[in-house]
Amino acid sequence: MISKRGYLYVLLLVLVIGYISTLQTQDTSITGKASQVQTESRATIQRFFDIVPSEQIDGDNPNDGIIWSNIDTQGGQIPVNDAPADGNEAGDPPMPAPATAYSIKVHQDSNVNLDFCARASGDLISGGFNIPIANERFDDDLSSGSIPGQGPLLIEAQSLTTTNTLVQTGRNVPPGISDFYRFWLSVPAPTRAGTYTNSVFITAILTGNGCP
Ligand SMILES: [Ca+2]
Ligand SMILES: [Ca+2]
Ligand SMILES: [Ca+2]
Repeated sequence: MISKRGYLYVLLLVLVIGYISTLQTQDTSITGKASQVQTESRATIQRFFDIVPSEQIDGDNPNDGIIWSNIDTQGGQIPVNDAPADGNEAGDPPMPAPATAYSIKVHQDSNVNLDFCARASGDLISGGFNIPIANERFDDDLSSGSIPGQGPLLIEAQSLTTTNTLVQTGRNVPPGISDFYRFWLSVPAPTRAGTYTNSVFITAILTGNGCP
């Protein structure tokens, strides 16, 4: 049994703290007379956002990540085309299987909509051997949160690249809404036995700002 793993890291960029200022004027009225001060309250509310990765990709467990554990050269499965990642239909509580376990939510306390960008560090590497980055493909969808089993589709999959690129669907995502992902990996023949890894980065940005 050969396992091949890719790990996903969530990259969170901007955190802007709200700034509040208040102007006050001094009371200069004469003692004994009715006095009143008028002052202005002025609060400048800036943009705040955060993202919440699903349990499978939040990095708090050694088994977190995008993992293919069932690609077996002994079983004559090589080459394989678009093998689904283990979590593609594993469920993401409270969403039961066959919903995907890979999702990122715009935190409900955010006050802006977000776009998501994706890239990978490069080929999946095991020692001196590699599986080309183009063989790692994904699709995203906003709708599978309410429809288990639908959502990201293989027929809409695109290859990861090292260039940070807007995902297909996760754009202008409002607070409280999740973008769901599925991943597929093709393994050419011959490929040496081993555990192949790279890093996948999904970055949240203010809508329209362009991928960093
Ligand atoms: Ca967790
Ligand atoms: Ca976890
Ligand atoms: Ca899609």
